[in-house]
Amino acid sequence: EEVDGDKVKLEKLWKLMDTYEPNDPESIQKSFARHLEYSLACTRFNFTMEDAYRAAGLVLRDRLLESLNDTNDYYRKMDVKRGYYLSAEYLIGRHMQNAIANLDLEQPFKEAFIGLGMELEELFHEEADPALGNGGLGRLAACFLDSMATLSLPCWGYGIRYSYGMFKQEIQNGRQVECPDFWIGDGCPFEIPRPDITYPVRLYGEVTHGEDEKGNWCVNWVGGEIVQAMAYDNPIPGFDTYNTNNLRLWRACPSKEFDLDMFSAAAYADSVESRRKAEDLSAVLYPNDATYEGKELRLRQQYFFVSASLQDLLRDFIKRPNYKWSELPEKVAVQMNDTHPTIAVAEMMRLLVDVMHVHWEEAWDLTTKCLNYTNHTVMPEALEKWPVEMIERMLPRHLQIIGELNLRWIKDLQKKYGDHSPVISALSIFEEGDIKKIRMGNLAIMGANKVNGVAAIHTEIIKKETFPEFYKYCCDIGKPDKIVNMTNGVTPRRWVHCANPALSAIFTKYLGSHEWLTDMTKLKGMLKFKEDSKLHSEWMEMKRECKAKLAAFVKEKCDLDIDQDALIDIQIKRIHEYKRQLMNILYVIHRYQELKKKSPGEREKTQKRVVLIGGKAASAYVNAKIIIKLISNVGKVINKDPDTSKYLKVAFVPNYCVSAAQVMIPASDISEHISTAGTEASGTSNMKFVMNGGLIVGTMDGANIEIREECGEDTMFIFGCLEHQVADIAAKAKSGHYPIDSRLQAVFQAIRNGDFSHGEPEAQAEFCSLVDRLCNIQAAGTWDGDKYLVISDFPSFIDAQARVDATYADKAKWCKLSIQAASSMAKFSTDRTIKEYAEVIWGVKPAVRPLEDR
Ligand code: F58
Repeated sequence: EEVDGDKVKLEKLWKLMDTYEPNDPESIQKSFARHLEYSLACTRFNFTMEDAYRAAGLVLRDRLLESLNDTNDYYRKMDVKRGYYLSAEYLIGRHMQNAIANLDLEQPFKEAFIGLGMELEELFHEEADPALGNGGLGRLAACFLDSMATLSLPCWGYGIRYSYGMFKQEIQNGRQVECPDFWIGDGCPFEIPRPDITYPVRLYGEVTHGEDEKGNWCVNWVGGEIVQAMAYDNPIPGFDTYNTNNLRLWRACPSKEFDLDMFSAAAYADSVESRRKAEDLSAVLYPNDATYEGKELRLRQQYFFVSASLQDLLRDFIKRPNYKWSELPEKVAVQMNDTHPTIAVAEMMRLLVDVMHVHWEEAWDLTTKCLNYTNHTVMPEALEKWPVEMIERMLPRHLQIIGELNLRWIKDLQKKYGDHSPVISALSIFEEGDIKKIRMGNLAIMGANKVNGVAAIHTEIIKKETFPEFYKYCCDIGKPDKIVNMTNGVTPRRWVHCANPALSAIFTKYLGSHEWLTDMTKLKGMLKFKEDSKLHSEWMEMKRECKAKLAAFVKEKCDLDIDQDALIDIQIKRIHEYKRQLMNILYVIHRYQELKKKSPGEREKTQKRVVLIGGKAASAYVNAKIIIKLISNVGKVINKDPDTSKYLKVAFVPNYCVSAAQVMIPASDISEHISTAGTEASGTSNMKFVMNGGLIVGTMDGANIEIREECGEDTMFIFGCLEHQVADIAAKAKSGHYPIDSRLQAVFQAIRNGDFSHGEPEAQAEFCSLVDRLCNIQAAGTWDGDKYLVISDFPSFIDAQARVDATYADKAKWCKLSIQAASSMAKFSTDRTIKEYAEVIWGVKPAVRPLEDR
């Protein structure tokens, strides 16, 4: 019962809490000084730029929190359907610049800091780059969060707060060395620890049967270990909206109860040790790309974050007054980002059946209506399969659930296709063999309402090659649209506005408003200026500005001077054989050989080029690491050759990451997206480059195909075989009837001669092994030669590069194509992608927090 006096006091407190931090420059300065002095305990004599960054971060955090809390209240009040994005990775990149832009605080912040004698840009550089992801998949998740907030969709991200993100890559003597990335350092000012939001997550133990309090038969999962998942919230502000969403990351902590039995048994140290071990769970991101490794810790990480997230979202659901389980699919949609969170299918069943006492059939109906699955790869080696034995030990109850689901599933299939149809073994969740395994891809498809690929060609490959039996089954039951396409995108806020302020200013000036930042179709309005000479000179000035920044960056990272008038040619992505960085460097060698043959006068007529290649290799990926070494060594030879260095330079740029991308992408003239047709699911950096006015050298693969459709054939330098030709060519390569172009033979010869080995016998042997492998000369064992058709595509790659040079020579033409391409990229904004997910898959609608709520 409330005493009147107390109520008055409470109301006073509420009123105080209801006021908002003012956003004029002077208030920002005051807020900054307060945080510097009181939150960080700095004095006027001892604060560093890092302290200044941190204090500015706290100024922003205050404002983010106001918006986050109000947005949550609003969603609750409106009782909206919510979307939850489950992803083991978020490659978010730096927060500060993006948060300032999205909160619409660019002007007052700039003024505030100029007034204090500081450059905002300098503060941005103090921020660690949170790299809680490997590559495209993690970065896509981060772009999605930005668009979900900007579209005012009530959607949250869930993931893992790794203490160590993606390793930092150092290059020592041309080789990759992995260094730990303790990004948290002294704490991230943008995150909000929530010690009040924790969930227990059990691992190992056993399943027993018993009776519940009402005397009903029930299943108990007991014993084992319990780890606590503690929430860390990361506010995600939308652009041009008052909504701020949340990325909730889980950190593993020891369970709260101290094991008293252990204590009394004098096993105190053991008890402390086991508590410490719990923290290992969220310690480190697995730096694997494209291939899957069946590491037990990884499965533990996956289950840990999935269980905490599902407990959290179900708790939110049952907080609604008079909730009914049957309404769950009207209120909750879950997206599983690749197979990594697919243990969610079994965990959702366990929570509903064992904990919430929903009947099995209803629980299955709810699960399959709420969950959805995105596939990001057609590489069979990347589809996760966990040994049954491992799941049985770690998640005994889940194995029972999966077993029961599979039993019912197989019965259904037998009814349809007969007892011994080969379809049944293909569709079973269990894979037989020496080591019996659970196929997470199959579990995901079975448990999902919708399954999607990430580009048109990729979705077709999923239907025809990756999961053909599933697709047939969907067609047979009259649901061919269970598998849908959701072409990827990128956010124009980070990838144009923040990364390339000069270009953003051009768009806003010519279009008369910044509306294009939330509606990229507006950019079409630029097309009428594509031959305008005034725009051409501003456009070229913009590129020059970006190139100047790039030159400073390359000088710092590679100690290399680059000519800012040269054509800048960039390939940045994870190093993988299918992405064919090898073909790129082989071409650079060819170009070098051609230059060497020329007289000085002829050289003067050739197009100057700077080729930059960057990306991380998985630490156990031997060939990828040799490719890095080859690129570095080729650079050492070419850059120092006085005959050619004026016309051709090449460098391996170390530690490619989101913040490096923000400098490199805007400066490119050409970028390389040259995967073998049918291997790259989509690619997303291709989109970022074109949005920044770069043109693409590319294969008919992934999203390249759709970018070409949107921007026009003349804006892209396409080469290489088509997806439907790959099988035949690979068969020829295997059988040895595989001609090698004489120009490529000359390149191989130079490598074999040791021209790029610097007298290092180890490097020489490694480089020869790469070449031998392509040429199908093998020591022993199965054929693994030119799997990715470098030899077959090489001549047309040379042609494409020649077309690039010829086109670049005509500056006005190039500029026109650059404007045309950048202005035609509306389809590749994640705003479009997320709208499609929200409409077609989730059924989630925007809930725009109104101004009067402030
Ligand atoms: C990438 N996958 C695709 N996987 O390769 C790329 O084509 C696509 O554009 C992108 O997803 C977004 O859809 C990818 O990045 C990973 O990084 C996995 C991390 C965990 C281990 C397996 C690879």
